[in-house]
Amino acid sequence: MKESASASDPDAKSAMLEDFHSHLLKSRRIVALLGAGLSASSGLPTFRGAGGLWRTHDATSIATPQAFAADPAFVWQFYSYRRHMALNAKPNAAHYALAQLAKSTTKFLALSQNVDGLSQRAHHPPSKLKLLHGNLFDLKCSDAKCGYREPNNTTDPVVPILAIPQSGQDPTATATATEPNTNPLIRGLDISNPNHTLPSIPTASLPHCPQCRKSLLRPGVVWFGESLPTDVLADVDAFFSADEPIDLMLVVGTSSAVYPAAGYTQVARNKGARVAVVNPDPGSGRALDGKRDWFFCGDAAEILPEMLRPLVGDVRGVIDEKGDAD
Ligand code: BV8
Repeated sequence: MKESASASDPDAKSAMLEDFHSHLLKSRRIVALLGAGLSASSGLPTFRGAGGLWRTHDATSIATPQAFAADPAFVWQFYSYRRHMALNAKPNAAHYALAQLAKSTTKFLALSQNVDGLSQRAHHPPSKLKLLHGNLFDLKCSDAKCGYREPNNTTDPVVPILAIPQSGQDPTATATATEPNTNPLIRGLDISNPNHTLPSIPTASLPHCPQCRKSLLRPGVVWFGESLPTDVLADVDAFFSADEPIDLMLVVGTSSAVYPAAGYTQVARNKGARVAVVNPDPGSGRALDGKRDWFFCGDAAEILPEMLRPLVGDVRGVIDEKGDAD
């Protein structure tokens, strides 16, 4: 595996980048699998970051229909917190580089596991961005039979009672709980800190469906145990089953632990793709083939613009010019 020798070995690093660039320039069809690491340097926590915990709960256990049925207020506080952070975050250079690649001539499709909306705000063309796990800012009725959907609701909080509590609001707060919040994306108390008491919210005050007027609204994301959106799956399968090879697969900021998303890397490999992994975790390059693949060890926001420069130029210019589509 062509590995980006540590920063201390710039020669090996630039040799590998050159090798990657020569393949990139020959590539006609490219796919990218995107994960939470893509948005890490925008300040958004990854799923496995901080031990994968939100307060004392495993984030993957909150993102389930069972958790919503058992305690919809808690699950809404989790999603309202993530909506608040995502709205206060900004796309980084990696989001812009991928958006520029999508605008270049090459046939490119980005498969995103992220629900934070940052790729969209970096002007990534929607036809070349498949949201495998939905979007924090879409709302839908929790009763699938009702079918109500409300795309792109960026109201923060989605209902007043879900506002991030402000310091001093919690009379039972312990000393540590009154520590000033250090997270710049949170305006108020960082309720991911279990020392903060979560306000108790009656279900009646949670967002309800304006169509059936009986069921709760829920975030338009795919929960564990739920199938991915059929239209998205159809578009992705159409791209993969086209009678043309795939030349390059970019695997950016993902632990490749969640399926079916993680399975697409092998599908691309079966279509002839060489794989380039971008991740600071050396372990994430384990499954790579030494001769054909590349492992770029580091921050996607730093490395991806360099990797894609021959096709997208200097994205810094784009960031200044277009900035954030919020
Ligand atoms: C389904 C939305 C079936 C909600 C999410 C096969 C084998 C085993 C299990 C299964 C299987 N098939 C299905 C399953 C079950 C399950 C699953 O995969 N479980 C896992 C945990 C084992 N899959 C499902 O349930 C899927 N549904 O299969 O339905 C079905 C079929 C028909 C009918 C009915 C049902 C649905 C899965 C989708 C769940 N929803 N998100 C929400 O966000 O709240 S998944 C969610 O977690 C994210 O979307 C993402 O997919 C995943 C987190 O993974 P990553 O994004 O990779 O993030 P992570 O933190 O793990 O890693 C971050 C990486 O970034 C790290 O490697 C780190 O080193 C790196 N990094 C850090 N900083 C940087 C960086 N990289 C670059 N730069 C940096 N600066």
